Amino acid sequence: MSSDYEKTHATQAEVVKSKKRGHCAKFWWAYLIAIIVIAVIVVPVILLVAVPKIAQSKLDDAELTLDGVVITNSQTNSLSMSINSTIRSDGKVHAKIDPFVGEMYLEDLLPHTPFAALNFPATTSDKLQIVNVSQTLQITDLKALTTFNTWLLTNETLRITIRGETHVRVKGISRAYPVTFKKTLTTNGLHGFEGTTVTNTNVTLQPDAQGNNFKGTAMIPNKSVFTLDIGNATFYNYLLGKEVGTVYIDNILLNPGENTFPMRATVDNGAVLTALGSKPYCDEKKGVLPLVLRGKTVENFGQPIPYFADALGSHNQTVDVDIGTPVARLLGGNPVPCSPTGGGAH
Ligand SMILES: *[C@@H]1O[C@H](CO)[C@@H](O)[C@H](O)[C@H]1NC(C)=O
Ligand SMILES: *[C@@H]1O[C@H](CO)[C@@H](O)[C@H](O)[C@H]1NC(C)=O
Ligand SMILES: *[C@@H]1O[C@H](CO)[C@@H](O)[C@H](O)[C@H]1NC(C)=O
Ligand SMILES: *[C@@H]1O[C@H](CO)[C@@H](O)[C@H](O)[C@H]1NC(C)=O
Ligand SMILES: *[C@@H]1O[C@H](CO)[C@@H](O)[C@H](O)[C@H]1NC(C)=O
Ligand SMILES: *[C@@H]1O[C@H](CO)[C@@H](O)[C@H](O)[C@H]1NC(C)=O
Ligand SMILES: CC(=O)N[C@H]1CO[C@H](CO)[C@@H](O)[C@@H]1O
Repeated sequence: MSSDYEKTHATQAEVVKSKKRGHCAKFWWAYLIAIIVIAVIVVPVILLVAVPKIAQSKLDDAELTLDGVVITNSQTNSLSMSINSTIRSDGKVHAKIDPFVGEMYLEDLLPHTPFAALNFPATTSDKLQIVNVSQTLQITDLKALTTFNTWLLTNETLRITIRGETHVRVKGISRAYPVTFKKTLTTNGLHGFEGTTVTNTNVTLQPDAQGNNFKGTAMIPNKSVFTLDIGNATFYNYLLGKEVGTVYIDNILLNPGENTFPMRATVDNGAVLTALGSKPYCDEKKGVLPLVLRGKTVENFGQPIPYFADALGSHNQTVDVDIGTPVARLLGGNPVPCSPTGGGAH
């Protein structure tokens, strides 16, 4: 009885054991497939699809800001461009981004046409990355650069995109994954030099040795983070819809903030006197005339700079200038009276 019992038990145990062995033996291929699936499909999917996707999306989430851009050494066919920028990310993925060529274009102008290509250095995915780039750019697309400068000088804000193909290297994985670095940022433009003032005005009856009969101090505000080495600029000068002369400002280097330059001009004294004697300038406006300036030429150490000249030439900027006071000084302290026929000078 007892032996029967043991036998039965032994048999049961053996059955269980052999069942287990049978399961392993029968389904070994299933384990193999599982291992193969993990090795052949899951790992590569993670490595080839998931990691690059995460890397790309982390890169897309990172934010780029321009802290400063300096354009110097402006020449007809080249210029120097330096950029101080910051990339901010959540810093959760440890990765290195290879150096790349970043093409810059205006986001809101189609077709997207690069005006510059900058060599960006290798960066990491740290929370805060300071990226400074400095290089000489050969001007390959004058039209695109001129358009960019036009927008920079005239618009209140503009959107710039920096785009480049690069690779990301994730810590612990030897592969480098191709990713696209593409950042669009909004930056302040110079808004047509709005807020420019001309003070310390002086007028002479006879032109000086340079042919100028008007002098003043121009204050040009720069609301952008761009520093622009423009050079010697001349401007068309319009008064009440008519061209009345040329304005000269030398060595224009526009820093962010307020910039002050001496200015001189050759103006048609007759047209100025007529305007001063007309309403509302002879009474209400007290001799303050709306001078309109538009870029004419730009030269930097003898080289014409079309990408600034044409940008400055695209826009009329009105500046209210007190010409009544210096003219009154010439007239023994008496302001120009309203002429009997005055008032129709608009
Ligand atoms: C970048 O920062 C350095 C140090 O503050 C400064 O000297 C340089 O002019 C800056 N360059 C630009 C392009 O803003
Ligand atoms: C990079 O620019 C930042 C300002 O944005 C400045 O503090 C830093 O000194 C600059 N570094 C170099 C190497 O120019
Ligand atoms: C910027 O200014 C240009 C003309 O100077 C204009 O055509 C363009 O629409 C402006 N863009 C934006 C985004 O304001
Ligand atoms: C205006 O210019 C004349 C001639 O150059 C000069 O004599 C005079 O002092 C100037 N006046 C002022 C207020 O600058
Ligand atoms: C600037 O103003 C002048 C005079 O009123 C006008 O002839 C010219 O067409 C204007 N130019 C632009 C670009 O607005
Ligand atoms: C501007 O013109 C003056 C006088 O002709 C010259 O001495 C100076 O070098 C010029 N400046 C530039 C930046 O070209
Ligand atoms: C007068 C003026 O426009 N000032 C601005 C110049 O630009 C800086 C930044 O670059 C602004 O902070 C100023 O308000």
